[in-house]
Amino acid sequence: MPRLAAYTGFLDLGYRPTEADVLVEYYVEPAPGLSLADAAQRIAAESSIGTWTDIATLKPSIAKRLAPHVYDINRKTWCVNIAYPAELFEPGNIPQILSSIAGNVFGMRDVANLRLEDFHLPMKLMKSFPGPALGIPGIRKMTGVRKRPLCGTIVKPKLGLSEREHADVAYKAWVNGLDLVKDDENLTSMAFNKFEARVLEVLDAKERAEQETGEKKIAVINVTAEATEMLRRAEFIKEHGGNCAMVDILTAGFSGVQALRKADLGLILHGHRAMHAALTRNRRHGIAMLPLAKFARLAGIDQLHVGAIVGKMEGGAKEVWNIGEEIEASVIAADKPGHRLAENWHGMKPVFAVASGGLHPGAVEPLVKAMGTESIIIQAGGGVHGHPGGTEAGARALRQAVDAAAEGIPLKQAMKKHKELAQAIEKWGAVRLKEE
Ligand code: CAP
Ligand code: MG
Repeated sequence: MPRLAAYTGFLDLGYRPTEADVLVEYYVEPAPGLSLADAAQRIAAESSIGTWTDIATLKPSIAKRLAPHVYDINRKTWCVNIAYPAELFEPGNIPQILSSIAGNVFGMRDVANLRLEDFHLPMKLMKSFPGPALGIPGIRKMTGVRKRPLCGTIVKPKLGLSEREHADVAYKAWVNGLDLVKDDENLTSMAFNKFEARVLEVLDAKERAEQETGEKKIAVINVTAEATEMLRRAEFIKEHGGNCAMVDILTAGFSGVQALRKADLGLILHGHRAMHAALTRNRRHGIAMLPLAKFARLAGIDQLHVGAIVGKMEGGAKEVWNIGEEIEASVIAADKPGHRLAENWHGMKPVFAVASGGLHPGAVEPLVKAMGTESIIIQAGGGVHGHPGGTEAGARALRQAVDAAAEGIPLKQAMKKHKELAQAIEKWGAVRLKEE
């Protein structure tokens, strides 16, 4: 393939970004024979107004108004920063922003590898998104759980139970101390577990559990499907007294998430991130979880899976903590080594960080040490239903571990008081947080 004509004229290292710019940080490995500056300019062009050759139709006035600026190149970290005029992006439209800064650029022959590390939006664009309807304050108000982490389970096996069996597992988890019970990411409406029947069974179980415990419970029911069907399913949950809809934000797509939020049903929107690792796992190519989490907050997700640090999925303490702070705080300081750009959320509601994936009661203490107690939801599927005493004992053990961690009671001491917790630690051990 002949070397394509250069995309030039976007290098502007003296440029100082303005408050009106969209900023993006990329990790870039140029194709052989290209410098980092060459590759950065081609990325800037292809993600904005340029293409592989000069064109007669690109009037100087357009370039003047809309050309981006490559304003920082770091040859030690292979990162480049690009400032884009905000006019290049449609207010309120996540797909269009992704098609610009996370679209063609990944396939360019001019880059050997490329990773979108973070982006920053100016206030006008930030405010064009609704953000969470409830967020942490709304969910804490709804449940009455003021301080400690919320805790929950995922009904397991992922698939296979009937609607009634599924609801029975949910009931057992709720009456034994858990706040939330969640469908698994691949449970939608199956021949053996139809969506509507599951909603009715689970909400009946929730009502009985609430009466029995005097506690407000959350039923996280998965609506993931084609967009109009997702809306219909979310409305069905609402009509039958449900309080939460779960959506697999990447497989359903941000367009679907935005449509669910636009329906404004007053439901908690639980964002599962299944498929994220196809984009986030390779540190040299793809999209980091941080920008995906930012899009989830902008789109209106109230609680978002961010990683569990000590669970079965990859994602270390620093990265998960950075993401947790990004979706919760209102003003974010830049964290250069962490590729995190400064951000101002202009009062957009904070999102609960959901820690899940390979967790069990023995993992709670280090997780709370790393993530605090105010803004996390701790979920365990296998770590509840795999307890030697079954779901009931597993739920009790998880809640015992969360209560102890929230009160600063050492696990060893809590184990002496709670047999279910001691049994869980006997089976799975106590997890140590690895130093990063
Ligand atoms: C956890 C889980 C969640 C993972 C997703 C699962 O089950 O239900 O989908 O938490 O990972 O299917 O693995 P276990 P993440 O508790 O039995 O592991 O939260 O990192 O997106
Ligand atoms: Mg799952």
